[in-house]
Amino acid sequence: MSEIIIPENYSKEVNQEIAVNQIAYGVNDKKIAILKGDFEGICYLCDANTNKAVFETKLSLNKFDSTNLVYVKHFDFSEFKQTGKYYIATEKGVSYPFEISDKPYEEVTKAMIKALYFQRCGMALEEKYAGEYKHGECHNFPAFDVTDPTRVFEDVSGGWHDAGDYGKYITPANQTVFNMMYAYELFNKGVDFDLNIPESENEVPDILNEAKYELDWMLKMQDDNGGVHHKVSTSVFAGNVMPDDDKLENDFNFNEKSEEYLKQHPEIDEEFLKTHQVMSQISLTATGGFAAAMAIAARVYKKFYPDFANKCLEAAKRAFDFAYENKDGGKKWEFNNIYPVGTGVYGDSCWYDEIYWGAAELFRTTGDKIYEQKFAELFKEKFSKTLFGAYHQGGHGSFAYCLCENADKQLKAKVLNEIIKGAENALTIYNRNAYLNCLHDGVNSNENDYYWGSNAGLTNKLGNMISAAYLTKTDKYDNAIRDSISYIFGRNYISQCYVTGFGTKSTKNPHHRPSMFDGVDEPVPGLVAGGPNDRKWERPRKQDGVKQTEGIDWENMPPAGCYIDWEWNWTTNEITIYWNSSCFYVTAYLNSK
Ligand code: 9MR
Ligand code: ZN
Repeated sequence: MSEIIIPENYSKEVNQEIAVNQIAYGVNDKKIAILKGDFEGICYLCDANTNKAVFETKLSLNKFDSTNLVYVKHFDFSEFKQTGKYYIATEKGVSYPFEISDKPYEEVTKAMIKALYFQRCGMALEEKYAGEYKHGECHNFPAFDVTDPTRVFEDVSGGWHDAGDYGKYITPANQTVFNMMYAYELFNKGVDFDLNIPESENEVPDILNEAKYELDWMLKMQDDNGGVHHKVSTSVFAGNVMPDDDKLENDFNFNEKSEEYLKQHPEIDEEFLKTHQVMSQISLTATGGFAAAMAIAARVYKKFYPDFANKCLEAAKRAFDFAYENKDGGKKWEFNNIYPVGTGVYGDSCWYDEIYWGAAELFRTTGDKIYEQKFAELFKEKFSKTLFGAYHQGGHGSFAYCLCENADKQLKAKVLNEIIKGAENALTIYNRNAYLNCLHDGVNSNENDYYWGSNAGLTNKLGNMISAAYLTKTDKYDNAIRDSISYIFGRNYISQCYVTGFGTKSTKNPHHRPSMFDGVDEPVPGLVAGGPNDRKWERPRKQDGVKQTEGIDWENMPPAGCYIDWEWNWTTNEITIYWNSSCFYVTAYLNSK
């Protein structure tokens, strides 16, 4: 083959309008770069070590991106099938570098799972496992019951900090452990890594070792009646501190309201409030999803820890019974913060989906038809049977039911139909999206998909697609899944890779207290940022520090551009356990192919 010569006048400057997956493309996969604006002529794929062009081709015709109202062109180098490190050269500059690899998602998957270890609460993170991100143990304080402060839960330790804050919430936990245990059950090859965590030496796969750290804490959140407390946290969000410096005395606002509160509760005093966390009330959302999560745990841990598995099964049944009995109890079950709690709400006005999911998992684990009956009954209720996530968990339930070998054929066909409808819908969005992902542009609907946590909105849709792919044994969704992951990894309107520690222009300043206050330059690696958020009422606020928002024309910013890599913008740049798990669930699937 004769040498390909790049014209002399081609610029060597990085041009961010050339968007690539900054981590890696699979060697045999579809490989496309997306160029925004008026690029012309021939583009080259160049070897990053030799700076020699290895492939050339013309750009596609203009494609209209209806989300951001711009024209883009595609540079398709799928034909080129050699592993290595590359970049794209054009007349108007070069792209960030990326790899072509036969294992494109492995390292990042591993890091995204390991990120949960870095969220561990209650134990010290030792240097051996955490390196420079080590810190001492944290938050091992008892908690009082918000509805009755004389009732104290002595041990609510363990689990992961939910996000950039240090609260521990059950509903997002339910999704996170679901993603982990399903990844293990269905795509084991895709998550079979040594994570270098304290339990790595045992016989249990590390993905399950890590999930168990959360499950052990979750069990402490169940009350004697089977109901599960929605969350445990300090009274208000922690200040600017590392986890081990979060001392309770600073997490309570002593003011007129607290004086009033103390008057109402003569049994307790200021000292008590300075030494206790708060256990929020039971919610049906938390309880239904907990039943599901524990029923899965009963299945997957059976061969490693039979006693633990039994305990999980008992907990699942008790939670399910409580949720089922109270499911029609109305408004009183809708979760809202009760004073003195002011941390993350994770409210949800519909809990049928969580209970539906609980019924499906219990049926899958036990084979007991009683759960199938209840599942069938709940299937008739009005809620989405396809969505994955921390708020909407009907999709988890539908998937679980369709995986049951002894499921009723007719009902299964109906449930499967819902799953496929969801996947086809996402595929339609993908097929008309010039940036090649499943995020809705908002045309012909009320709102676009660029809301708080949009990156997880996307990976949750992929979760639905994966269910459809798995159940119908098709690879028809795989391009949409891979291309959407490329969006998360940098092939987007602002060339932003949303995973810390990966890619070139990656998230450096997540709203994540440990990353902000540990004195280490680089953020904790493997964290997935929430992503662009187009909702006007959630724009960064002047009072939080206007300096960092200067230069961004928010009024005219198109949806996929509404992101800033600034640590105080939690509406675009926070991280959470369930956004991480939703993403590595997808890469686990891709790894297993
Ligand atoms: O992800 C949540 C988002 O949908 C809500 O609009 C927002 C405000 O209630 O809260 C987000 O969840 C946060 C939670 O309340 C506390 N931990 C961090 C979560 C992610 O930002
Ligand atoms: Zn902690």
